[in-house]
Amino acid sequence: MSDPNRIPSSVIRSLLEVYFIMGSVNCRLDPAEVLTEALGGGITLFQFREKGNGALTGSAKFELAKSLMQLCRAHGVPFIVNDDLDLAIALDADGIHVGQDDAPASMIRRRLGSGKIIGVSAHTLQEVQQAIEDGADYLGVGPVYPTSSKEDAQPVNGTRLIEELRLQGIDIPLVGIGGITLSNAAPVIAAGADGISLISAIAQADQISETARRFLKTVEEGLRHR
Ligand code: TZP
Ligand code: MG
Repeated sequence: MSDPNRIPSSVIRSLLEVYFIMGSVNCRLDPAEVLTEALGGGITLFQFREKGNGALTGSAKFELAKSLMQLCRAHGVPFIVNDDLDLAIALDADGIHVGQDDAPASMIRRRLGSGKIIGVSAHTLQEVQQAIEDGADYLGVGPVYPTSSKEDAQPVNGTRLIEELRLQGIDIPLVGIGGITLSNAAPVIAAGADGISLISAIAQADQISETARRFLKTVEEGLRHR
């Protein structure tokens, strides 16, 4: 029987439209300022991903996460934690995103409960099928384009895997990720993604709020014309 606490796919899909991911390492400005601008521009979901050279740890990581979550809450935008299940639980975050090297979604679901959002990164049809079986709410599929925001990124796939998944009738909510900019976002939606996930195109933008607004417009137009 379906679980009444599970967040419906239709809700997840709309949250994925402009999914901003960021940690302190990705920001030129103060992270709270970057996130405030991005929220003002209309991002629909946020993931706290504190990773890479110079990333905060321990209580500094916790305090930053907490302050960013408060900003998200003030805008009604769910706050997702990358990888760190203990942090997600300690903050009572809205969900978690995990990669292939992390705990499976099934194990995370048992610890987090059914009302939280669980996302999984997938790079092959087999990984996609496993994540669905494990109870993921959504998938991050990529890298669609070359990225410099992730050192251990998998080979670039273009929009091919997204198209293939949809052609096979796999309709789980998903976002494309990796190297997405305002000029290459439309084909990701046309391929069948529900949204796009971005780090640098928003975090490093000169006009963060305006850039987020344009991404939202691009995605909404793409969805309308599909
Ligand atoms: N996973 C696959 S590509 C990527 C992650 C976290 C980085 C995306 O960052 P950008 O700057 O939007 O290319
Ligand atoms: Mg990971």
